[in-house]
Amino acid sequence: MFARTQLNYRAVPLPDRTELTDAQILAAAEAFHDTMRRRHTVRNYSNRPVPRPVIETCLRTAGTAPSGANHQPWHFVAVANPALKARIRQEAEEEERRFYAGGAGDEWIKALEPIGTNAVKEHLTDAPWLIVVFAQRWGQFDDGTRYKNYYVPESVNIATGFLLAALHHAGLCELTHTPNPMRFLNNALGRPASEKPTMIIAVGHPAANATVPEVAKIKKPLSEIATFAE
Ligand code: IYR
Repeated sequence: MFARTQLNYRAVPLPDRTELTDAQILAAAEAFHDTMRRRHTVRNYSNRPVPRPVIETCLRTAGTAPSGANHQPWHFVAVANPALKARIRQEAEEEERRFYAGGAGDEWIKALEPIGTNAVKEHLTDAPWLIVVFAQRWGQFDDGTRYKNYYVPESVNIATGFLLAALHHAGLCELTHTPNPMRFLNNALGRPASEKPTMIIAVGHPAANATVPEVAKIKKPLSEIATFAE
């Protein structure tokens, strides 16, 4: 992606400036909160397809995220191929069976009880798209030499957050799934060992009978998640 010659510092005037009043800013903040508070992690998908351009655009949004030294140390694999989804499901469920059979430890299993999860992962075959997020520990210059990436988890997680917001904003549902371990995804998707899979995001439309766990809607109040020092 980078040519060494392009890596000199040059400033350009801030593009895309907005000049809103405080009232407009508050209204915009409230509207976005109202959108995001209607995001629910969904485990049951219908067979309604999602056109590829939607996924492409949401991935472009993810790609606008800030990153350490602007290295953009992420790669997303969008899987719609049914055979590949079936393989991912089979391998993920193998890991999950070990996890739920004791690998996770009692405390973790207890913590998941109110969420209602188990080793069966229908979403991996039912959702029209699985987006697998990979974190790149290093990158390559155009000439093939390597460069190190910085703040890789932070950068990739910000991009993943942008992606989830973009998908939700577009009217889709999604599920963040983290089979543990998930190295099998490198083989299944042909990604190099320098990349670490961090998450599978199932994307689609909710099934008619989709449910969410009641506890998932209990969010901590602002007073608990934030402190102000003015
Ligand atoms: N990876 C497992 C377990 C799991 C863990 C947490 I923490 C969750 O919030 C949900 C599930 C699974 O996907 O079932």
